Amino acid sequence: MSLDGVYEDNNVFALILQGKLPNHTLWEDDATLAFLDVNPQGKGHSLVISKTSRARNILEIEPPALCAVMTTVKRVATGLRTALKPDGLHIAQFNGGDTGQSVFHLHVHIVPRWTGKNLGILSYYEEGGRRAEQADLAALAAEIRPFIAAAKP
Ligand code: DGP
Repeated sequence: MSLDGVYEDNNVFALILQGKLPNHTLWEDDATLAFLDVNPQGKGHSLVISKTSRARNILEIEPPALCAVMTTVKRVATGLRTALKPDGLHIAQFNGGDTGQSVFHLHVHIVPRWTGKNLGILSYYEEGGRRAEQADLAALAAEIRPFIAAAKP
């Protein structure tokens, strides 16, 4: 899928916002939602989305909605740092299927990183288990959530 096209209301993040898919929320305010990625590339891999914008990518999002998303990205990054004590934080955002974007509702990835540990779907969860167990995500979200609530963006 190229950069052309229209927003589709049945993308998975729209369904999460509609409460139609399970979701392990880390932070929510009027404008944004942060939650754990179901295919984590590292422990604590989080996503931030806009609740108000029907933008597929950065070219389409209204600047105030983007500012709200990035403010939450900073909050989540700060909370993840305190909660998980990573050596670094990988922050990524893809635009268009040719870049690897697979969900066409703008989102920002925040992946805690540790020295010597490669980014990869198998780096945290067991080999063969691409999709995280819901129970593991629930436990991790409960562990991280207070640190994100306490973070000052
Ligand atoms: P991207 O490749 O940038 O479009 O990343 C989309 C991410 O969304 C990918 O890391 C996997 C994640 N994802 C896909 N479906 C779901 C879902 O149903 N729930 C959650 N929490 N994450 C999902």
